[in-house]
Amino acid sequence: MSDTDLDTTARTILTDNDQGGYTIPTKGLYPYQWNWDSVFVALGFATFDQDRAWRELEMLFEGQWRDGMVPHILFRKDDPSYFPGPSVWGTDGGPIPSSGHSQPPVAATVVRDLVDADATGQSLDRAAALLPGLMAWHRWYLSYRDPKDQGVLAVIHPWESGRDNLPDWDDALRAVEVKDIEPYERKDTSHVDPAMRPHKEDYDRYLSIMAACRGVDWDPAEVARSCPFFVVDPGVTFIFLRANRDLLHLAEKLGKTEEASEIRGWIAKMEAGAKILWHDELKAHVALDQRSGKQTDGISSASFLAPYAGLTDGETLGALQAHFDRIAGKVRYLMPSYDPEHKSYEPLRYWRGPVWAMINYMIARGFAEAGDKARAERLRADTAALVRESGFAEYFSPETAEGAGGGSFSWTAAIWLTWASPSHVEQAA
Ligand code: 9WN
Repeated sequence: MSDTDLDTTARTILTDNDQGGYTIPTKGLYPYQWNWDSVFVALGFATFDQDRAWRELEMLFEGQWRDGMVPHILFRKDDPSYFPGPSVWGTDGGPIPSSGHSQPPVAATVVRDLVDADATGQSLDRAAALLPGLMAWHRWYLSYRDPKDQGVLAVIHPWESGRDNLPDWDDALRAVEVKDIEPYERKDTSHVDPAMRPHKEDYDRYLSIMAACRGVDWDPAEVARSCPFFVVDPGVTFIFLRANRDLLHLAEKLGKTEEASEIRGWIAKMEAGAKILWHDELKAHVALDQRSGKQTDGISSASFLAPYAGLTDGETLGALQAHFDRIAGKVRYLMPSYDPEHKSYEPLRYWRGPVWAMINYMIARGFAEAGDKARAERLRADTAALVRESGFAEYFSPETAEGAGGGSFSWTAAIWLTWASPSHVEQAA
């Protein structure tokens, strides 16, 4: 298929997955609105329909909880093809049935992107309408995912990280006692080869964490205190730090001085906090289990998001460039979700090795902003090559380019349109 045909296919995937203002990630496997999927999807829509891009974000925020949390899934209608559905979550925090935790907070960054891309200035009103919701969500993150006020954010469930079966969660997840779960039937493995999905032992614990949180009625302070899983995630932390910089830009542009000064405080705290995640021997930022106090021992694709978060000091950047080149010598396509030299790496199993288009996009953006255009371009070229080879898959083997997981995938299509496609590069030039 030519690149122009891929552009057309990508637009068709977005419009086919559109449910009337919000977009599902892919049919069958994921039939609801997911948080960070929708945000990347907005970038894709913005390449051909600005109004529809804003609608995606607005519909996501319609599901915001009273305490400020923006859930990871909004169950706008019941669909038996996905497990666990709304009755298993048992939440009551917001106006739309939803899951009980959040997902990486990319939204403020994309709101800023949409404003910056609109030369008419008309988008500012829509950004202004979203600002209070964004502020509330960011405050929620700081209150309930950083209860010790350290400037780093934890996740209370692997799903909250968006990188579900990452090896970084293995030890913390094994420590979760399997209890209070009913017999259940997974649906994901009927849509996708089980070898590309998490194991049953993982799902048993995913459900046990949900049961524990249901037991405290998803009260966020109580969840932070007692959830059996509470692991600081460099991915969520870096995405949040970046989002705060973009939120600050928006607040300043909108003349919101109080909000701006509040956000400046968050940024300063998080810049200092990120140092906690630095692993002296690995020379990268890694996860930290707050329950056991242990740092993890591997480099994930999120380690490469430090520049995206604005952490571009010489030591960090130099170390990441060296890791980048080392990993490039091990696999054909960058960036694998986990270090291919780590014992837990698996090239086709979900977040244990495969390449994800939207992660490449964020890493590349950070490297480009740090002045490393060559490595940013390598990531773009690899992402384009994967799509040309295997289409709009959910994720890809870093070794063979094999497409894995779901097909006709919304965020892969969106990232193609907004960044990886040569037609985008031509427009941007
Ligand atoms: C659970 C929708 C989501 C993504 C996540 C990805 C996967 C869900 C699942 O799919 O997670 O949230 O059921 O496996 O890991 O990042 O948002 O595309």
